[in-house]
Amino acid sequence: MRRLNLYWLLLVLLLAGCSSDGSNVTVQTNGMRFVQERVEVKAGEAVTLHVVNRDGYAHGFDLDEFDIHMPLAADETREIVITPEHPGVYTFYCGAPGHKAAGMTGTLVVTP
Ligand SMILES: [Cu+2]
Repeated sequence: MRRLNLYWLLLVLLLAGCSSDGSNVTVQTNGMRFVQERVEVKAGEAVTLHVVNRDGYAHGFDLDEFDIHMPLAADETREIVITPEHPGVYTFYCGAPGHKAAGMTGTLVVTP
């Protein structure tokens, strides 16, 4: 019975992950870079950014134009909801000292 519940949970998680409404975006770290270097979202639609630090040391997720400066402890996942108003190309980066200079940046593309 417990095993059945686990399968249900996995199924629900799987379906949630497959939702194509574009309202969830995951950005993961991998050393001195973001795995998703380019993220596309739609203007005027709320989107939840799931920022996953997979490394054993601190990172950050910084997006100046949206006033986001979110430190991430080792192995920490944090979420933030944004509703981009203006189409454009924005740069996000890791605010930990030296990481941006080392190339830990990415691009957020807001489509009309
Ligand atoms: Cu970093």
